[in-house]
Amino acid sequence: MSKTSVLLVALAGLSVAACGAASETEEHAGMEHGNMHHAEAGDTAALQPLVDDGVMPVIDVRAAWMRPHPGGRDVTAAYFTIRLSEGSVDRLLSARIDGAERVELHGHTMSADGLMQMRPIGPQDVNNEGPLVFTPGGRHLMVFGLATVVEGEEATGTLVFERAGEVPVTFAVRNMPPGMPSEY
Ligand SMILES: [Cu+2]
Repeated sequence: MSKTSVLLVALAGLSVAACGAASETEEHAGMEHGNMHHAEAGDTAALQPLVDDGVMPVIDVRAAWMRPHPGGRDVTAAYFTIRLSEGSVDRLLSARIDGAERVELHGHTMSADGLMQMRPIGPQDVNNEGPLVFTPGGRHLMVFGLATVVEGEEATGTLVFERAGEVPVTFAVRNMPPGMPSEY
């Protein structure tokens, strides 16, 4: 085997390993945009409206952060944790990031051949049973067409809920989640 082909094999192994964990930004490079929009529309159409129980939710968004753009790319991922006030229910419909062309809610699913794949997910219900967590390797915001952000900056945006409406969020741009002592 030549030196070049050994290197290519090593790189292929790396990118597969990255899919399940930290690299939504890397993984996205191989995705087909046309199919993504199809999946999103289908998910949204099937939803029933939330029952209005008279309790307006108070949304608590913590640990909002965004990865710096990988070199040469205009796509990155953002994360947060949402909790609701006692006794309330709501649904995260969509998100916006100021200055971005488009933001999608993404999740990971296991494909038939055992690879983790990202795909757009529909609105996400949230209640008091536990926080709604967007985290590397799980649900995340995919941010398209935002001017490059680097570690230490901030990005502002809006989470849109079915009942609580628009909730402003500030994302800290950093390489790892807030409160994590080391790279995971
Ligand atoms: Cu994604």
